[in-house]
Amino acid sequence: MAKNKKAVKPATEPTNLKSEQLGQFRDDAGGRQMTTNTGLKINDDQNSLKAGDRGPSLLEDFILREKITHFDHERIPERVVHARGSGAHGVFKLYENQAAVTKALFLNDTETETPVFVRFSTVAGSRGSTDLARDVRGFAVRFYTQEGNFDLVGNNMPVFFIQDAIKFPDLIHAVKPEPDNEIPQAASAHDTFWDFISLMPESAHMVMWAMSDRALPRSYRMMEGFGVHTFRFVNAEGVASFVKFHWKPLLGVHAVAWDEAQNISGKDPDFHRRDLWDAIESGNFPEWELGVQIVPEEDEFKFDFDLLDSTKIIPEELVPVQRIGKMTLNRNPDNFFAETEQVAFHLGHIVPGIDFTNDPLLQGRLFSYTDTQLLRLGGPNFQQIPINRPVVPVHNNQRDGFSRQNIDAGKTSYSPNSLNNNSPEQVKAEQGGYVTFPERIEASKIRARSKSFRDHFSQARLFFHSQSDPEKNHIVDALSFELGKVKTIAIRERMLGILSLIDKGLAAEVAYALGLHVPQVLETPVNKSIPADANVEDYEPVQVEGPLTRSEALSMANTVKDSIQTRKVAFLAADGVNEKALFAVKEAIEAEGGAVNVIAPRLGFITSLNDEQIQADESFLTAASVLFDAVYVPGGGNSVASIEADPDAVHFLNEAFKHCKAIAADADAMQVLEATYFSKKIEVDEGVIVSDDTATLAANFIEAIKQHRFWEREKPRKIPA
Ligand code: HDE
Repeated sequence: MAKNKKAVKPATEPTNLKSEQLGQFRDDAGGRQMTTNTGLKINDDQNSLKAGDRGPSLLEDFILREKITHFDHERIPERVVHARGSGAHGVFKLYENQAAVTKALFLNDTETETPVFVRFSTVAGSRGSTDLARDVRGFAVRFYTQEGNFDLVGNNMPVFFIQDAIKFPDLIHAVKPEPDNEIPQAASAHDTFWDFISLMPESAHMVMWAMSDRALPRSYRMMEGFGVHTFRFVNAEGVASFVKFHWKPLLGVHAVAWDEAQNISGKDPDFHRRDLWDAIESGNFPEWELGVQIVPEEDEFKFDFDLLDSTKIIPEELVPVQRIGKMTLNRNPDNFFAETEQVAFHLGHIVPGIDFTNDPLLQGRLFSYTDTQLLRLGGPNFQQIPINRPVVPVHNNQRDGFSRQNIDAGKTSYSPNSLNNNSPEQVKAEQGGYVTFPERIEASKIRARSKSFRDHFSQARLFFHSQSDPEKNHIVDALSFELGKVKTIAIRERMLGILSLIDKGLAAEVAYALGLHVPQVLETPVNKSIPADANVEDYEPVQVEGPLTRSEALSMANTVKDSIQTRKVAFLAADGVNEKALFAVKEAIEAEGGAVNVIAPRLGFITSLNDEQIQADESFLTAASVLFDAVYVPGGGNSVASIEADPDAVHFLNEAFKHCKAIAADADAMQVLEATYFSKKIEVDEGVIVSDDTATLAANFIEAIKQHRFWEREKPRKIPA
């Protein structure tokens, strides 16, 4: 190992097999001498070699050439989808042995912690786009197991827009910026997306999710994850069952408001990235439980939907989610490019005990992920990049290619061979050799879609009907916004037709916002998406009445609301603030795991009522209410007067109210609230707490922050701010 490399991270950081392995590649230049890439010590890195101090630069300058050449080649292609993302390291620990359903070792062993690397992402935007786009979020988890890497490459929504991978390039071309002018960035609110969607009724269910608040997570730490497809578990006896994977965040599932999301995109486009980074840096390690829904192989046809259809969930009421282990993210990457950018996920990275199904979306993905890495990471050796290396030995007869890292010793790189004792050897199943589940297939080769994939609306309806009233309103608003940005009236009308097949009331509300009527005679959208020789009737969607009218798990209103861990609370204060109240409420919030920022008219220190110096963390210029979960105005005559007179402070409160956040004020700070537009609504709003008793105020405020948002406040639905 080179001398200037640290073997492992400092002792305070969590270590495991993966972090130790990565440690061998970590380079830290602190206190080191500067060299060229060949190790030559550099004397002058600031002046190029010239013919005289005012003369031209010389081609001979190998130091200049090396530095500039490397710089010129720094960029690699961004991911064609999920380009914008953030990663973190962590561990997975199993609660109970799952040997009854899978022989995967990491799901059989409750003692070992399996290292993981996770990458969260948006889908449509470029690498530098905002975190707060209305979009699906990628939720890709790599387990570095003792049997090789297992990648669970999922999303924060459990279904997908299309049923067959062959449509993926069309879907992505439609959602990406339009090709003539490359507008809009990281947004689905434009003609080509809705043109495609309105011709693709199978997307109805996913559209409901994408137009819901799930598309606007408060934090990566507060969203669910889903494997989407049905996978297979196989146990040691060779018995298979179907499995759906879930990630359940311990902090609950929470969203921001759309108006807020748009503001955050301007104030802090790195909002989710920063939140994840800061949480881990401050020791507030994000946690999710891994859940599985297991369906025995013989129950494959028990449902009124097809398990192979990725536009369907298995409602939790039909098959409960068993929580089998916990993932904790506990270490930020050292280097974004080396780790987060170069990590190459692939749902084909599996281990014995886990297998695929014939879901046509899954099958196509099996091809795409390796293919895309070949381009993105420049050749077939991307598995040797440190973040991609498994923690177990790798031996085969693959050789050479761009940037090969291994030095493969010996004469043989073929099999069978006699010169190297026929090694590397194949491995028997009982010793861990991977054997594909021998699913029986008897079929004709055809391009077709199964008739069991024709119900597009029943689960879209189930999702919509399972939402709380505010959530339903948000879906109506999102569709009205998105279709409002669509310029072609025929596309809007076609979408209204699709919506009316989900729910007539929903279609009518969106139609009202668009100033249109729901079309009475529906154009048959499938016309354009069926094989040239097919009968339209064979592809017409069928209407199915599922066994459920509601599913509690689908509404974020039913999520856990029992903690204020890591919630950010803004305290608005100025000279003369009552420091007793300020410190008492701060202490109470911090004791429950919340974080407090003092925001003042300017940076530096404010002088309190009793002459204490309190540091301002932010000023009204640098902070904004959209970056916080709740706001508190402590009392103190002069402070209250300054805040009341400061339009930025009043705007801060107005906006916090508009976004349905908890607000608290000492009774003697009431005049600040009176300067807001919502002063008349305070008495009826449980989320606004005013008290002259600091302990009561703190306790009620904390309870209010736990609720996340008071969405009911949006009635009537227009609030100025
Ligand atoms: Fe992906 N997807 N995808 N996808 N996907 C990629 O692979 C693809 C789909 C998902 O953080 C690409 O490495 C096809 C569903 C995530 O690095 C690419 C189809 C789900 C990530 C690709 C799908 C996903 C990707 C681009 C239709 C949820 C980011 C860069 C069959 C279950 C991984 C890359 C990361 C990335 C192809 C549909 C999740 C092009 C063909 C469904 C989380 O290979």
